[in-house]
Amino acid sequence: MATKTTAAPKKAPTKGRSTAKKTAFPKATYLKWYESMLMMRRFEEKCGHLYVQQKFGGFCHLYIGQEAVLAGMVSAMDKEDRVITAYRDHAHPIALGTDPKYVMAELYGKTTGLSKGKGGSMHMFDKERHLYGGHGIVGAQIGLGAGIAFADQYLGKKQVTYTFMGDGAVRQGILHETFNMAMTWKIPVVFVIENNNYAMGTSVERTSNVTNLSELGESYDMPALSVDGMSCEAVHHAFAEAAKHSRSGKGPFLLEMRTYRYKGHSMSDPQKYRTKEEVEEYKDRDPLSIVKDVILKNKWMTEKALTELDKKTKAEVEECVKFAEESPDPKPEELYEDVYTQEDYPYVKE
Ligand SMILES: Cc1ncc(C[n+]2csc(CCOP(=O)(O)OP(=O)(O)O)c2C)c(N)n1
Ligand SMILES: [Mg+2]
Repeated sequence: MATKTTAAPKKAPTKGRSTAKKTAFPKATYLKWYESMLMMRRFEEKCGHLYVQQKFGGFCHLYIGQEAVLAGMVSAMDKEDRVITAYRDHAHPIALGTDPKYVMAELYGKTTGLSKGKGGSMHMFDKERHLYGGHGIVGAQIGLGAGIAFADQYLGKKQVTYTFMGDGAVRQGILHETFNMAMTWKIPVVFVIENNNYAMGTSVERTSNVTNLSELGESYDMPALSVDGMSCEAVHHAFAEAAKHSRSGKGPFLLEMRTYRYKGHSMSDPQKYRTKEEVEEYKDRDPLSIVKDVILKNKWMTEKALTELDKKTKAEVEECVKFAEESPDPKPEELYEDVYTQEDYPYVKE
């Protein structure tokens, strides 16, 4: 099937916002998108500050700028669908409805954290919300995501697995093996490439001749879309189409989300690989500002009410920090808990 591209500007497109009052989605959807993205944004801004103050250690990869991808996915998905992603994963549980205080506690390595404090920034799991991590090995989750979807297919369930990866991860060999097997067996998996144009400091253009990443499915006949990942509307439509396809038994679908991260790759990144102007261009189409404009133009909320919402969100984030700081550290013997062992494993001999 041919690859289609929908409203997917390669470089930052024109400034200017919608003035139309007629909206593609109802009021409640825009309000939900805004609230959800605001929490992701304020939570991660706080994470950045806390990290610099050395309140928690390990890695810290911020998702700031990419929020529309998750907001649009959540409004389009079935609540029982599965999600798996890489290490830029603080926002995924928040978008899926996890109480952010458990995400903060995980960053602090506390027992109350999403992974009992044993995973940290890159390993957020929430079984209840079908979030299967949080993975630090670039590309590893591509095969795992297809495996989860295979299990659902095998058990006759109707769920779809959204398997996220970065533009850097698509250059791992596992992508091809997984695409081939998933297409052959018509596994219900939606592969989502979050193309923020950089893998650490290396741009997509420097990595490959193929820069339109939705084309990567072509040699497997996988249907694909390139999507404006800064637009909640475009993201929602794309996820809805992909999920419908996979859920109906037709097999995998590939989505390339063209998005952007405003912050560095992780916390120590001098960002010499891009210009300040490029970052500013993308900020001109910030998904939060766009949705906020729609809300204001339609008089669904006043500036004052939006300021109040921002204050409330920041206060909630402060509560998360308090919860994390007051939570206990894991006891040393916890090291031996939750470790998978298979006593009868036949291949290792003493
Ligand atoms: C197998 C493997 N190789 C290298 C690394 C080091 N590494 C960590 S992040 C990263 C870049 C990945 O970029 P991308 O997939 O575009 O994701 P983004 O950071 O943009 O979200 C690399 C090479 C790793 N973690 N795992
Ligand atoms: Mg990237």
